[in-house]
Amino acid sequence: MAEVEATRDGSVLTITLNRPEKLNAFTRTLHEELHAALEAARDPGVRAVVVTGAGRGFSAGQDLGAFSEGGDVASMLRATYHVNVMAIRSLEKPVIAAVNGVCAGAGLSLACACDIRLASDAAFFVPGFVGIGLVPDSGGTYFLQRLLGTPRAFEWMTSNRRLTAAEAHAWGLVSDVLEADSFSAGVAERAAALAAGPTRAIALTKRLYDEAGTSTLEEQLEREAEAQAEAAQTDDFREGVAAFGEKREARFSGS
Ligand code: LHQ
Repeated sequence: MAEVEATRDGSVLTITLNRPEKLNAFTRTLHEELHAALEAARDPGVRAVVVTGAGRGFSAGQDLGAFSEGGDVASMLRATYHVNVMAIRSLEKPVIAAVNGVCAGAGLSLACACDIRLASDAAFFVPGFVGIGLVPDSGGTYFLQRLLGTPRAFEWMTSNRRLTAAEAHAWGLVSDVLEADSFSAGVAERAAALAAGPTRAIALTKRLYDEAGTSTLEEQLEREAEAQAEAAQTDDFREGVAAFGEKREARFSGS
């Protein structure tokens, strides 16, 4: 059985981490299959991506059985987690982490690397790393500092406290909490809405927010001007303005 499954529904690609018996903990095979799925997501016909987990977990992070085999940890991180985190950030379309259940360690980092996090009310969040004497990796310091601010991120990541979905929402870690019973349907609805959006403008917005973290105001104003010039050349801009004038819903093509 594949450790990652990718299914297409119209222009939405859903990538499911699929080791439910181990709460979708990462193995090298899972990393490789996740990478292949993220490559497939580059197909221009895909306009939104969902990453989720099979069973009661999103991901419990590194498979600790595989890790105990030892080896060069830094090289392993570079060859596996880093590649997939960068693949998500460089994907020119929105990526939703649909956090269906427990989310820990590098699974938490992966969720934070996505553009949007939706949580099931059955989900909970555990730092994990400090529990086994490690530091947050796979973007766990980078993204959590931006999402939560340094004081809260540091306190949480060093406490190893289990956070409920409601607490994660109150902290701004997740955008929304949906009922477990209708989670898949709720996520599919959000993903379809994003996939029906002006995909080029959404991709440019993603890039601008990534750049904003390290830009001066002057640099960022210039980047926005350049991105806007690009967005203004798209069919979707023309369609958006036409739809506004005709008082109808825009039908964006993603081009
Ligand atoms: C697992 C795992 C798991 C294997 C549950 N591995 N089997 C680190 C090292 C080096 C380089 C790369 O980067 C990293 C990054 C990291 O991600 S470090 C952090 C690794 N993750 C953790 O430390 C979390 C470990 N897991 C837990 O603390 C708990 O399982 C959580 C809080 C996630 C869930 O607790 P429960 O809901 O009570 O579930 P459970 O503990 O009963 O787990 C269910 C099964 O999944 C169980 O297997 P079993 O055969 O006994 O039913 C666990 O052994 C297995 N599992 N996490 N990371």
